[in-house]
Amino acid sequence: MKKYTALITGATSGIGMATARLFAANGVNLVICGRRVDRLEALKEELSERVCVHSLVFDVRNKELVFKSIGGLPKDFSEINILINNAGNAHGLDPIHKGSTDDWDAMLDINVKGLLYVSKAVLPGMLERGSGHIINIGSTAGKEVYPNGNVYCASKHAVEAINQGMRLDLNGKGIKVAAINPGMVETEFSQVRFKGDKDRAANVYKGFTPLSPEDIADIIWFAVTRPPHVNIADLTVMSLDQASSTVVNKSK
Ligand code: NDP
Ligand code: 8X3
Repeated sequence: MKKYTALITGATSGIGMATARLFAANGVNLVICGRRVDRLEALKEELSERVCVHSLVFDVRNKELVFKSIGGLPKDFSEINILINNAGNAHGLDPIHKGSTDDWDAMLDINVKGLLYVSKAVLPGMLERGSGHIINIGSTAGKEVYPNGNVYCASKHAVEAINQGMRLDLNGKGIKVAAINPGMVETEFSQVRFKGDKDRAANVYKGFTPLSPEDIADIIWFAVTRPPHVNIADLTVMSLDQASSTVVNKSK
């Protein structure tokens, strides 16, 4: 593979971190992003043994900081060939009449608007070069709605629509657009959803074998290493034990 640079949002944990590690193992230079500086710096130190790594600390909700950070990348990192729009989380799991408006704001602002801001900051360079690859991390929650998942599912349905919209609008401009839609992956996702309740979070993955963040990183790597004329438009992946958001074989 030619020396590429990938910008990964949400690289401090889970799917983003596993993807950063796999990309580094394959010689891809990295711009790793997140809010937790200590984790970003530790990852940068770990991966710098193999590739060039730059870290950007920003909350994807902070529009000004997103544009300033990405627009101000040093020359060696400013040509982003691959964008992994991964930052995001669920906040809460409540019926619609009991949901917290702060949780709704967080999910829509991070999962939807944050993804848009980062994409808008990265796209001009890709358009100028007539090449690039955007991977949007959607979810099975963007394909179906499950009880109490209301606003998280809405945010991931929005990612599904944005993914389609990007592919339509960027057609003919040399930029690949892909959605990777995982089912249940054991990361810090449920700890965030349940506001640090580790027991409740661990319970989500009990009794079956969930996907691992490394499983998703593998699939992202597969998508970005297809021949130039091949674009994985939309890929949904679930654990063998999961058939839908609500049907999971928990007999183990
Ligand atoms: P984790 O909680 O392990 O990781 C989430 C990442 O997103 C962290 O690196 C976090 O970094 C970053 N992030 C969250 N909020 C913000 C913010 N406001 N600004 C910047 N970065 C932010 O979860 P996952 O790895 O599981 O989630 C990654 C993506 O995968 C999300 O989009 C999620 O919706 C999606 N997904 C997850 C599934 C699962 O079952 N785990 C299934 C399907 C999709 P920091 O806190 O340092 O900012
Ligand atoms: C995360 C998977 O099933 O918790 O997108 O919505 S799920």
